[in-house]
Amino acid sequence: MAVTTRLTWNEEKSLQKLLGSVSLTLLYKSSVHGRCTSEMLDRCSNQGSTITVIYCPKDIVGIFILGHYPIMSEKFEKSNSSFYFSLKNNETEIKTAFLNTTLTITQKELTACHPDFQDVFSLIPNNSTVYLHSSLVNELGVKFRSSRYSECEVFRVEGIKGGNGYISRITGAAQRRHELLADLRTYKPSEDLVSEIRILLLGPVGSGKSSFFNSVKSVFQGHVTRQAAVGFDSTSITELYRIYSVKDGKDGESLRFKLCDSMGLDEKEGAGLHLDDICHILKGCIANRYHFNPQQPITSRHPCFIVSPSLQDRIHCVAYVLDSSSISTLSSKMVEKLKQVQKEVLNCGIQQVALLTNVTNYQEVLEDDFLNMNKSVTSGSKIMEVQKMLHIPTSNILMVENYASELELDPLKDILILSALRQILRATDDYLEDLPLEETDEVVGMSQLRTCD
Ligand SMILES: Nc1nc2c(ncn2[C@@H]2O[C@H](COP(=O)(O)OP(=O)(O)O)[C@@H](O)[C@H]2O)c(=O)[nH]1
Ligand SMILES: [Mg+2]
Repeated sequence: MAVTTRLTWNEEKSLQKLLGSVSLTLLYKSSVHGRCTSEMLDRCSNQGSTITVIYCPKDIVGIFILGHYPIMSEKFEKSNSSFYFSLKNNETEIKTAFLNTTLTITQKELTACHPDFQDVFSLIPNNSTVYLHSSLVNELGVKFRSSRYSECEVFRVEGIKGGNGYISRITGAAQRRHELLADLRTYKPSEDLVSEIRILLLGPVGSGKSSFFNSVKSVFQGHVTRQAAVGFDSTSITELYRIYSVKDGKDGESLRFKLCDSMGLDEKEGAGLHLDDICHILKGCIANRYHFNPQQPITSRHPCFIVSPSLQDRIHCVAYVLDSSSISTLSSKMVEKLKQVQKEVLNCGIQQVALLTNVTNYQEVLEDDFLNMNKSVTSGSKIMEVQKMLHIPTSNILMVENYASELELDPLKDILILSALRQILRATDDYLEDLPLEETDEVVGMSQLRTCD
């Protein structure tokens, strides 16, 4: 009788899709071929790339191994070549974890070792147990460190799109994303002057300011979220001043930066964010949720006006958000407006960067070894245009493709979003290190977010 898999049609399709529309051939099934390592090896060795699927009570976990299965007692020294995944029973969303591990197989177990965490994964066929290190438990979103499993299956993987290079690229991208996330999770502002950085997003209506906040939040939440309303209809245009914090995961700690979203700039007088309001935002005088009035800027009598803001309340970096597809068609009046704003920012001595959104060729980040988009030919000319217009150094002109209508995260978009954020924070650190002594005299504690509801 033919041996059949326990994967449902949906589960199998999701795994195939993850690997680039591959075909899967079942080689080993523990309940049929025996629960011991030698049986497993007999069937899986010399079969090329494989995927091992382990059926735990609530989750399916597994490991993809690029190239042949390891040989008994020999170390399998290939970095970037295996990754781990999890899948809730009967669901299609797969979580992946890309760790640089070395695989070893002995009579007793298949083990993956990481240079920092030691054993991160062990599969013990004889007593049907799988063990995961806490770092893997978090990334895979499973609720156990060790679990008995009811079945283990190994499949041969064939037809990897673009050959093994494809897997190396997706594992490389995932690893880069992982490093950036780790870096930003532990970020602390330089000099201990403030406990968190405030970044103000400024730019024309529709340039992607609110979407950038949503995108950053999505990356840290692990799924696409849309807290800030986006779009052009009257209910979606931002009219409130919003100081958003971002948590590391749903119940995680707040990260050490806040993104301040504002009303868009308008070239017409009496429309869009007023220049006087911008000055007050920069100085930290405007509280969260203040409702802008383009015709009448805030006054010190308003309940949302913060009379003596601390260094913590101030803006530490301004990001000019521009839609990269319409930079060359920005009207001269809008450019003039941006320059007026820039004058105020420079007067306050605040750090500035440019954030170009709607970068449709963002896949080119792969060619640039996940560094940034600045070397791409198409991006290069846009960067030069912005550099000429705003006189911002090219290293502070950052490119992102925000999450707009998609439902799933994309590691390449994440890499650009996280790289941009990291560069903004690094540039802001330079600003903090350079602050004149008299401005740093205030004792600054953890900020209480002031709100005017
Ligand atoms: N394709 C794409 N669409 C974007 C991007 N950023 C924003 N959008 C879309 O542009 C529109 C305006 O974005 P929004 O964030 O509301 O702009 P804001 O007025 O600057 O806050 C929305 O429909 C977004 O979905 C981007 O990077 N790529
Ligand atoms: Mg907006």
